[in-house]
Amino acid sequence: MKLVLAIVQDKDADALAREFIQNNVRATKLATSGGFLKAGNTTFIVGIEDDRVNEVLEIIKKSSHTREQYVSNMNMDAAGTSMLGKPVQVTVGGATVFVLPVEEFKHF
Ligand code: 2BA
Repeated sequence: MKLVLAIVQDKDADALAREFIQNNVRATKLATSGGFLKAGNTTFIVGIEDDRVNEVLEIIKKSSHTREQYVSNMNMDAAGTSMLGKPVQVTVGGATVFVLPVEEFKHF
């Protein structure tokens, strides 16, 4: 068994959750936030048999889209006052995915 951790954008989360249900993939959805943008994103936890990992990865890939976002840097002037810097464009997503081995799985 493997544990798939998939971080996706909030905008893709509902469609991905629906795909998991339609394909009989059990998942847990967590409200998370990115350390860089400090904006909300969604992390799915999926426990899945080894022979279905690729199927799960394909579902995630299909439902997760790349988007451009802007982040404003805070700059300090000589007096130490913070000023809003020029917004920087970053490409977010589609999905950041980790696949981990599961030592044991219990469902009581
Ligand atoms: P955030 O940390 O909010 O990052 C959002 C996007 O900002 C990233 O998109 C990337 O394009 C950019 N970014 C992040 N850190 C950066 C940095 N130090 N310098 C320049 N640009 C940076 P993604 O790579 O698609 O990541 C989307 C979200 O996935 C991240 O949101 C974070 O929540 C998660 N994530 C990405 N890589 C991760 C990792 N290695 N470990 C844990 N979480 C990760």
